[in-house]
Amino acid sequence: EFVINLLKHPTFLNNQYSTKFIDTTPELFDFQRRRDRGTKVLTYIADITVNGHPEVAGRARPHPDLKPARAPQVPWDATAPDGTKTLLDREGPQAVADWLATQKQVLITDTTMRDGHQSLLATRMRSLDMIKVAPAYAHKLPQLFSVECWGGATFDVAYRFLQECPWQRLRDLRAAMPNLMTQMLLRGANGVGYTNYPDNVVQFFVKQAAETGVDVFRVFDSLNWVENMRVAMDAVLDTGRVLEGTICYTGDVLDPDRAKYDLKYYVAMGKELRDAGSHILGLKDMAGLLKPNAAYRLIKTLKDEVGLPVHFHTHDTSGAAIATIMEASKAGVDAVDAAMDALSGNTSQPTLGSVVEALRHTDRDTGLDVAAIREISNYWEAVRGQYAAFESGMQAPASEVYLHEMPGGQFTNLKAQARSMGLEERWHEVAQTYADVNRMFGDIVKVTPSSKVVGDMALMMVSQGLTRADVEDPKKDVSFPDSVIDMMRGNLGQPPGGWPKAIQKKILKEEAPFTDRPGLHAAPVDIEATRKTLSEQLGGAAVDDEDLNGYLMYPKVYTEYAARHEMYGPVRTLPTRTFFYGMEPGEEISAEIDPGKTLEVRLQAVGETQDDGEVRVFFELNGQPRTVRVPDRK
Ligand code: BTN
Ligand code: 3PY
Ligand code: ZN
Repeated sequence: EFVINLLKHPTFLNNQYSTKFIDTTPELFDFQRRRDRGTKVLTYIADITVNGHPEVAGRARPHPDLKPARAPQVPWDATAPDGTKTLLDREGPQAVADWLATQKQVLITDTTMRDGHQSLLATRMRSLDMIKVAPAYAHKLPQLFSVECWGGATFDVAYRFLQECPWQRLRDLRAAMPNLMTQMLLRGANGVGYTNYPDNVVQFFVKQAAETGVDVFRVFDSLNWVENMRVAMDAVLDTGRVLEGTICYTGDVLDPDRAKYDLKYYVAMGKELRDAGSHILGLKDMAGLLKPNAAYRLIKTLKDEVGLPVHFHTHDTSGAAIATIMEASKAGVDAVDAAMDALSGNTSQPTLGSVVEALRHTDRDTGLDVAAIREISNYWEAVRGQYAAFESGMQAPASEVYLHEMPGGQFTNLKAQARSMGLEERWHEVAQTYADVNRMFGDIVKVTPSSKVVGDMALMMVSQGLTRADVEDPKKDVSFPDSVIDMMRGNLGQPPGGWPKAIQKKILKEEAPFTDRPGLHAAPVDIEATRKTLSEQLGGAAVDDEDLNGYLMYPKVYTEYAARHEMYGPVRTLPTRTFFYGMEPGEEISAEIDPGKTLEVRLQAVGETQDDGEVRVFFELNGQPRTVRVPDRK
């Protein structure tokens, strides 16, 4: 029987254990380290069984009849057919780009493991659910261009909410799909965060991402400022992997009233990205605003005038994305993104199986096997059912997206934020205000992190009953969100034409903004000194480059993750249902904590709460009785 003093520590009970707490209480770390991993995992299961997981409290539960998710079988003794990764390893990134440009078929990137769940399930998909199906991708869909499975919001959500290491996810996926290129989304100088990082942090991160397993880097900037992308792009070129320098699409290229973002603008940016060394030109329509006829014009022009192969990414928020893809295909697009059927549509990517069917028996046939797609999608359908707690409740696609222009990855998030502020009934007002803020800020590209700033401002205005005219009124005092002040200061870079002077002055008051690259204002981080500090904070534990990169992007999120990891061990190996809901008495599960080392766990019973506020939870672990005590925090 184990008495777990960390659990009883008052700071920990309140979930406020922080960097400082770990810093000042290193003996707790030593204590945790001595416990074996089996005990740690049992502690987690006991805690969730008794207290529930805070992330799913009060949310919809998975359907009781939900079938277990079974990944399609692949022959255990066969190697996967050659794919794009084979070509990249043999001949390098330029050969991949040249090959892409000469293919007749539309190449497909599957986004299910990154943008698909980021846009439908608040990024909450766990690694295990991805890793199980990855061999089926390798064996059954070797014609894919790439599998987008890393970056964007998945990095911090893994540490923050899923109690798992994003690097380990990448390493495992890379190993399970040795023939396919993996792809990540990188926010330029904002890395996989929401703010600008020093140049050497971005460089260190890119190097590690390539080493652990990223093949294609889609690099963008949240204001389309190429100047702010160069450090990240150069770092990608140094790795020998594929650089997809990316244009973010906004507005309406056919609308003469939105002349700021016209064909000339996009062509000029495409040429800048080409000249900066991009192997492929990414066209990222993060909100799903590119309409079919506009897509034809834009993609044809980019292909003709920039000369790079074009990889198109969109969202189906409007319901019109497949029509757009068909026009893109006619215009000669080289590759497009889609999500597996069960995780597609609405704010996610268009439906992969339907894209494949729509192009079948044409000269741009994708060559993908529709039976394999259905089989894999059936797996994802069962997986999705486990995440009922994170469904947004979006009922239908809507043309309102052309008004607000919110990115698919932000839409459901902002809606949930509005709900938590009691503004659910006023959602359409939030949408209109988001559009007003965009105009007030000069009509900008809205994508992480600039989209978050616009969202912060819109929520503030709706909750305080302020209109655009109120905010712009020089005589009216307005207190602006920090993120807005920071953006106006120049910390996310410069939009085309700069920030509107009057509103910028009102927001910054006497402070002078800067207009050069934010990276020039950020001193390089001393990487080795940081490693040492972190190691001391973690009670002397060794800190490798992956951990250090996690810490450099997200210091507090990382150290809190590390503290929970000492406490709970490799919970990433638990089935998803157990992770979120704990176990029922009599239930048995297994968790493979190392290749070949499996914990067989049976929950026998949950005791009564004792006078000291603790509950004893009785297990069998690999046939041996084990008791764990956890506090009753309910
Ligand atoms: C979170 O930080 O909210 C999510 C990560 C898991 C937190 C663990 S779950 C068991 C224990 N109980 C809590 O309330 N937090 C930790
Ligand atoms: C992200 O940056 O996470 C995005 O998905 C932007 O579209
Ligand atoms: Zn997207």
